[in-house]
Amino acid sequence: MYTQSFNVQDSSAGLKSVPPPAVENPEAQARFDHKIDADGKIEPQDWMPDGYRKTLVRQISQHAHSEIVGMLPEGNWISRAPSLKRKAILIAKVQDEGGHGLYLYSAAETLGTSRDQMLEALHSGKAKYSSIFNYPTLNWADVGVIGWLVDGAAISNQIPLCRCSYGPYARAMIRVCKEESFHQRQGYEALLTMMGGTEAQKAMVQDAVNRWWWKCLAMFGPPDADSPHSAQAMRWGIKRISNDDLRQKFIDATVPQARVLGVTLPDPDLKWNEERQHHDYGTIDWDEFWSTVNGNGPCNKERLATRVKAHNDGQWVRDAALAYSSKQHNKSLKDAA
Ligand code: FAQ
Repeated sequence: MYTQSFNVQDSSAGLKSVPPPAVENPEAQARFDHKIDADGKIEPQDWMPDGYRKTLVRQISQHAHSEIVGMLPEGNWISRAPSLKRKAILIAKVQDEGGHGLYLYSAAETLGTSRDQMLEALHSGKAKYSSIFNYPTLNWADVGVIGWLVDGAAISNQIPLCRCSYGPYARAMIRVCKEESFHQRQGYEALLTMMGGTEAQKAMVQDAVNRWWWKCLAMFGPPDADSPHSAQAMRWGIKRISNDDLRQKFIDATVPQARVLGVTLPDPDLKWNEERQHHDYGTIDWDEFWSTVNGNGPCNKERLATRVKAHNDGQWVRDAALAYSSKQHNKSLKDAA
């Protein structure tokens, strides 16, 4: 449903203007600018402006945190999946999200920030992760809707990141998008099955769609005019498509999928605009979004507490891995002597 060719015309209309960056090293800066203008890749050993490095660490670490916190809402349903088949699929999906977090932490580490520093920022509540994971999964239809809409929104946002100017992030995204595509399809297929079931099952799907739709639209971030990072990130080739353009693409792709599924998207203003060749849609509740991003969503405290507990409970695994690696190291020194 979503492919690597998911590109739209790069558009920066409506974005905040970018002040010229302070030049720290004119020659290296010129080489960097030339590479960016030529659509080349910046690699870890290359010189890069401090702001570029900081923007990448911020975005990639937030993305990594989103993947591992994103394991929690669906993880709750592994023990309650309705069949062995659904359970096996869900275990694989949740495990994939953990793997995405690992690729992303590794990509961020190439910029000189350690995984311990990033995790400390997450666990102390300083770092952000996607707003979407602060809402509860109330029933099995929520698991299907997360696959269909949350993974669908995530793919829409991540496909352009496969062309990000920072090599390690772009390469991680190619693998992640392939797996997210499976995640999206399994969710949609689970919902199709429920929509072929009883009236109660159909009502569960519609209820889940009603609760998740607007939250998924907010996942793309604030409107372009209120997005402080977009203009510079687009000039650097980190983001390729603006928040609003991606949101629009996602809506246009999802409306026909909702029709096939037989559900109504909960927006009375959602309609095709012949002139724009896009769907018009209603107003997103940005106050609710910011309240959630700032820690006051329905599950923020629970998610963070569960994540910190999982990290602490896993200390023995990290200790054992370190002890094993130091034993191997000592053995190789002894063998070499
Ligand atoms: N939630 O100026 P912008 C997934 C913050 S992965 C929380 O527009 P930017 C897989 C933003 O950080 C989902 N905060 O910022 C999965 C910034 O705050 P800061 C995650 C948000 O970076 C599926 C401030 O607002 N995907 O779902 C959100 O240029 C199922 C101003 O915003 C990624 O991270 C939000 N929704 O654009 C896993 C993709 N939106 O740092 C499990 C990579 C904005 O100044 C189950 N990231 N903020 O304190 C991106 O593409 C970008 O970072 C955006 C935000 C588009 C998210």
